Amino acid sequence: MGSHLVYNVPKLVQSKMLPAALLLASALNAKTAIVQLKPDSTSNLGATISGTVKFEQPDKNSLIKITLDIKGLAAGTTHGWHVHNLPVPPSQNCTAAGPHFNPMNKTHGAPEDEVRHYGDLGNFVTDYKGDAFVVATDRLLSLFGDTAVNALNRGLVIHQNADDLGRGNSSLSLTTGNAGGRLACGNIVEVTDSYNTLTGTSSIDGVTVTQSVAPAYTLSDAPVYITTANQDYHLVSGATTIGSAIAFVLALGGFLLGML
Ligand SMILES: [Cu+2]
Ligand SMILES: [Zn+2]
Repeated sequence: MGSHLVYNVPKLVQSKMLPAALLLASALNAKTAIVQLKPDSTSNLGATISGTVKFEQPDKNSLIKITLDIKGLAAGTTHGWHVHNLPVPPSQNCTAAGPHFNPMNKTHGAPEDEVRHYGDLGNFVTDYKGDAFVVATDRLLSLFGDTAVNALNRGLVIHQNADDLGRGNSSLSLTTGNAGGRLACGNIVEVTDSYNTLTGTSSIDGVTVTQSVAPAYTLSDAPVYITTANQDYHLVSGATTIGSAIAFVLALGGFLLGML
């Protein structure tokens, strides 16, 4: 390693390695949870539904990222979805998930409202095939903290109708958003990432959930940032070499012109 490179390293350590180390540290604390959505067993309303909801949170102070990937609904329809207070039992009776997850005893609202249930996730709309893919963040739901305020091991419910977000004329508006029947549901199960497969076992029904993830979506991509820092590091030496090469070519050109 040349002395000019040694001189360059501390600046790179300051600018790139510290953020990378912080990312790595937060990745070690990160929590991920998966919901395996299954049709409600007491009605035929959501019999064709399958899908997952993934929750990812780097640490207790970070916003949670929620990814819904659902198939088998009617095309072009709007559906309310919520985290409910109780887990879904092995019977897959979605009604048993109880009311919306509401540890602060507020009225029902939209995700962006100041006054809302923790579990209020608003609505999603299906595409022409009856599928939906939604990525959202939420400032109240968390995979960390006391069980009273923690979303883990609670039920997530997909509803038949649109959620009126607490703004409807229905008497149910401020409790359920009048979102209708429960089509499908599942439990929020903490998972760990092992070789890009998320795996966890529900404490409610003992069912193991697994989901393969593309490397780009894992929370443990901190090493990529470290590699980026190394590439920058090599770029510094590369730039020096290229600069020398250009200077040499110019000098050679000047010499050859001088010969004429
Ligand atoms: Cu609900
Ligand atoms: Zn609610």
